Amino acid sequence: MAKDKILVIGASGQIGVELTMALRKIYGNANVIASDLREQNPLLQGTGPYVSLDVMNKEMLHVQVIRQNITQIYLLAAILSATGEKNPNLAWNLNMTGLLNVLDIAREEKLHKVYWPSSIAVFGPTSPRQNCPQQTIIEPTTVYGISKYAGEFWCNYYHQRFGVDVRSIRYPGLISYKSAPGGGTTDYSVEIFHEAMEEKKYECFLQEDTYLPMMYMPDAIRGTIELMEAPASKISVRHSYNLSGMSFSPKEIAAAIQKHIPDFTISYKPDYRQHIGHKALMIPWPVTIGVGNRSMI
Ligand code: NAD
Ligand code: AKB
Repeated sequence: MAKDKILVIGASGQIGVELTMALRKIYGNANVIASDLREQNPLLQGTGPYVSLDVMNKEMLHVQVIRQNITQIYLLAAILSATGEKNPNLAWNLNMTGLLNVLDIAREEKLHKVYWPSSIAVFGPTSPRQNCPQQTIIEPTTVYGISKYAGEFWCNYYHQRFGVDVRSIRYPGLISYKSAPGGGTTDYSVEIFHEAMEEKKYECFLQEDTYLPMMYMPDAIRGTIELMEAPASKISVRHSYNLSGMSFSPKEIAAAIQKHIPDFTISYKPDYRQHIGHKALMIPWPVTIGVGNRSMI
């Protein structure tokens, strides 16, 4: 079989940069094409091909897939929870149309595999608070969570109806230091480290006791690649797999930082993102979403 050629859509974002670099190590630089609406992230410069691409433009996307002999797509372009609540129509439109464009092209061009991430944002206030199982009550109340849950059903539908090999993980909030997060409620957990290093203080947009599920980026990248490398016969969930990391509050992470930077201080000024958290987004209480280890299959 010819070597796989991968298109990463949304490669300039928080996950895209690290996932593109990890895929290039496995598949070779030339076989992993980074693409995004915005310019290439400087960390990717000189490491492989880049194309400017709008996932909403299905025709152009289709042309690129054919022209570049693409066999796999990783779709990372999306509007995240906080930005989504500011502009629900935009979030719904991008998150749904982008996914459907990719799934249609995957079906038409018989792509080998598609990856599309869901999120813990699918869970709402009625989901179990501890060790949330794979199959449970899921009633999201943010536009982002609703779009992710609907997307999970589209993935399952395209697999069942058209045989598209689409795979997905419900990521927790991801903590990384290489590329900045883009408009999520869990972003504070990245910002706090930068502010601690640069300013020795941080004003948090969530209350001190807001517990959210989180994961370190390398673990998420590893989980993603292991899922995508697994034989299709081993994939039993075609909606989206739970993947657990840890849960902590701003108060706890601040205390951990103070062990290394004793004069670091944190203050709290909850804004609309607290409302997202408390309304439903990601469960403002101690919780571990997921199966408890990385063996998802
Ligand atoms: P991000 O906002 O950092 O990156 C998304 C990228 O998509 C950006 O570079 C943006 O320019 C690009 N993009 C936006 N619209 C586009 C369009 N029309 N065409 C092409 N590119 C476009 O997001 P991220 O944190 O890297 O998230 C990637 C995916 O993972 C999303 O689906 C997100 O919902 C999901 N996810 C992320 C997290 C997290 O904590 N980062 C957690 C759960 C799920
Ligand atoms: C967000 O906060 O919106 C994302 C997510 C957990 O999906 N980081």
